[in-house]
Amino acid sequence: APAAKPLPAYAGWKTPEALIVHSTSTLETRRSAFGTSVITPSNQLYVRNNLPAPDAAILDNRDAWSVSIEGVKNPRSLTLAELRTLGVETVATVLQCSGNGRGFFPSKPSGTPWQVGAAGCVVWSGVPLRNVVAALGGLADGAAYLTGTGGEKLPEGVDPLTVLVERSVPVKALDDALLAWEMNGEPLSLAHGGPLRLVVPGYQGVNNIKYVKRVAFTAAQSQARIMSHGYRMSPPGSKASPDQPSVWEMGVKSWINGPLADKGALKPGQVQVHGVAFGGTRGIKGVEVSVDGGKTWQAAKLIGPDLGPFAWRQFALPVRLEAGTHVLASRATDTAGNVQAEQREENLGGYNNASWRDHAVTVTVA
Ligand code: MSS
Repeated sequence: APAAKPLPAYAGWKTPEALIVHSTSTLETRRSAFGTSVITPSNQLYVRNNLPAPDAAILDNRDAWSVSIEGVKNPRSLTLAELRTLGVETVATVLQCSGNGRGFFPSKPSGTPWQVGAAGCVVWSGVPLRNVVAALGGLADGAAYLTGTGGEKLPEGVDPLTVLVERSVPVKALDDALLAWEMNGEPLSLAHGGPLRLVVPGYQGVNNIKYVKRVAFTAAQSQARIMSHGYRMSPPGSKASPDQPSVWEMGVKSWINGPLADKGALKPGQVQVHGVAFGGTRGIKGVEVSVDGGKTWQAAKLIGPDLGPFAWRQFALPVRLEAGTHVLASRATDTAGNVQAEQREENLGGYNNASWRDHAVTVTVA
């Protein structure tokens, strides 16, 4: 086997055995590393950077980091020190790249061929963005979008709009959004957006802006390429365009994390089929498991703590597996009754893959 690529310096503190290094800006959690606990440890969490990570010096004085708040009655910049005085809340969310599951598209869209590991469930702590808006007099008139801008230094000699990481989400996301400075009980790392990150619970990863330096309530969506043409659900054969749906709220999805085939054949007998399920902005009502490739289904048990609608739930089902080949699948239902789809929605970028069939695992018992 070719030697595994080393971890990039900004993520050098992570656990190499738990990660697949696709490139210096794309690290994926191994399916076998998810284990059976609800929270994804920071040192096993995936990373996706669209631009090189900023210099670690931006963490030297966290409290001095400032974010400009625009599109409110009294716009101004606030330091992280000031933000800490405006309130604090903790929320568990699934952080998932919109391209998670791209590796299962037979069309091989360009971009990282993530399987299941461009996702994790983490706990954020920070100030509710609505508190900040209230402190600045409320929203200005005409605010339709919540737009966040990343604090990377932009490469020179190119149109900034082609590289700037700036995303807009519908302003209703303000109800749950957070400006977070801690993740999993520690000051936010550079790899995950420290010193300050815009967290939009229930929305695809790309909308969760790292090293956030500007939050604007705007009438129109950002003109940055990553918003206007990137991360759109462009039908096959089309060209990306701003009138196609953007990757915003996550849909209902689940997958199995064990047993897996990577250690060879299993012994006949009882196994615990286990995995994770989440519903974007909605909680999970239930998960069914199939051991015959989706012909028949049994209700799995939701286990572990319920950390709220934005977190994932663990599920488990004990089953007996006899000698042979078995296709194990899971299918989640959210609290609104939406059932995880069998098929992916084909699109150019390979986004939003929630197909239960694509996420099934084949195991051999001998
Ligand atoms: N932010 C910024 N500032 N930059 C970049 O690059 N990316 C995105 C988000 N945010 C970015 C940002 C993406 S794209 C994602 S996924 C996320 O982030 C990730 O995260 P982590 O922490 O894991 O790395 Mo896809 O949809």
